[in-house]
Amino acid sequence: MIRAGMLEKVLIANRGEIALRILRACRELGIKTVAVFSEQDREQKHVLLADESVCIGPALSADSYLNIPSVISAAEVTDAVAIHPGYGFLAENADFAERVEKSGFTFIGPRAETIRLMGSKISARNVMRKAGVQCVPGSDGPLGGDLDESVRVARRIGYPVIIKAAAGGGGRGMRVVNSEAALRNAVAVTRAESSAAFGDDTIYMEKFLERPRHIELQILADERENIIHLGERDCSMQRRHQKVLEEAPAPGIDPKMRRRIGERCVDACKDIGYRGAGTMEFLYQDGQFYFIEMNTRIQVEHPITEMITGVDIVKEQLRIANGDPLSYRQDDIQFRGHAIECRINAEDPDTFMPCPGVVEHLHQPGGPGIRVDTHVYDGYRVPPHYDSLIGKLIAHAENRELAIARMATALSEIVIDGIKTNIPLHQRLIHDAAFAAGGTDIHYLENKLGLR
Ligand code: MV4
Repeated sequence: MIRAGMLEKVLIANRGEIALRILRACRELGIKTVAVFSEQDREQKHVLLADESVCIGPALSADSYLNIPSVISAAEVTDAVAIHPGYGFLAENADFAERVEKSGFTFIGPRAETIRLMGSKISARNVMRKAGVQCVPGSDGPLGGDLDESVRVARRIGYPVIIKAAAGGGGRGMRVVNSEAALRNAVAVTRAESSAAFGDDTIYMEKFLERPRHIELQILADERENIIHLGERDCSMQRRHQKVLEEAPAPGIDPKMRRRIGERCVDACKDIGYRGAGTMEFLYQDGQFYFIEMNTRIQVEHPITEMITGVDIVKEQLRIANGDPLSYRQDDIQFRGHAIECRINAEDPDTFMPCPGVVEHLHQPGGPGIRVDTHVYDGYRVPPHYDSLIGKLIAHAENRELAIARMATALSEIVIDGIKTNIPLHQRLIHDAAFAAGGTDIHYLENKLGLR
């Protein structure tokens, strides 16, 4: 049903598959859409399908998708009422969220203060710790200029430790330290790098976990105090901090554990007045979850959670932004089967270098339980200016074994002519014995690739 009073017109401040995903959710809710695009992106599928579209600048992201005044002007000239930032670009920029709201538009996401709070990994840790979520043992605050103090913290938690930039995240600005002898230099170098990369030299320390898995929990919170979780995703299969394949649920997590960590996280999000979709990232090792970061956006891998819960997360984001209640209570959420996502990148399968070019022909796989989220069509030109994700192949089935089999079939059907992709990598992975066993750690893929 289309409610009267649903957001009238939404500006989609993104490109590629996620822009198309947001457009489709808007369509289902009867919301008009505005696409914004760089000069490079006139022929993007969502631009051609949107009710209106506005060019916001040249190809370079800094001059278009990251240009806050251009995006806000586009909302003004089209009379949009709300802005969906998608992921990447301005999605976790608290200043952007603030300026969107101050300009009289609805930001489809958490409050600007929440984005800012989570932007500092130290404050995110502290707020979660105080709300009863277990974190990796660490400095519980910034490392000061007094090196002796850092030495004491490291002795307390035990080596190896990891020094991280408070403004970092996603793997940037980190350094592992194995001994007291190496600590002094590591603190200085990480601080300098953080200052150069983020304009912020705040750093902190954690115990370094050597063989963790990356498991994250999906949260949805409306403005009427209904907060729910949609279970977890295992995103351990990664290379250089780029996720390659994700699955839900995480292998080997029993329903009791899922309920326990889910309830903890929901309570914590209540404590901090969270609003919107969010993801709490954990390192999981020796049966324990340790919170590390919270992402305040829709994530690339959200479809696997949608497949096992039946919840349309993007539509819920739009409902929340409109001040409506979530469509579900926690008790309504049932986990059904298993889902796997393969990220399809335009890249050389051997060197991992981006490989832009023209997709001469695309044949999409299909059949029961197969979903393809892509903006690519025959003749589409992959530009060199943005990330190399050209689509997501998602397989859902009653159990993990069948989901793997479905993904293997889909990977054998898919045809992408004209450009190099990482499909050969996915074909190796989907037939890998350790992957089949489940529960591989964050180092597994890089080790496997190193042993070729
Ligand atoms: C860690 C860690 C081990 N111990 N923190 C990398 C990305 C950022 N989100 C946090 N990261 C890590 N933090 C402690 N205390 C190992 C990593 C890490 C990692 C985490 C998730 C997925 C892939 C990773 C690859 C290398 C290192």
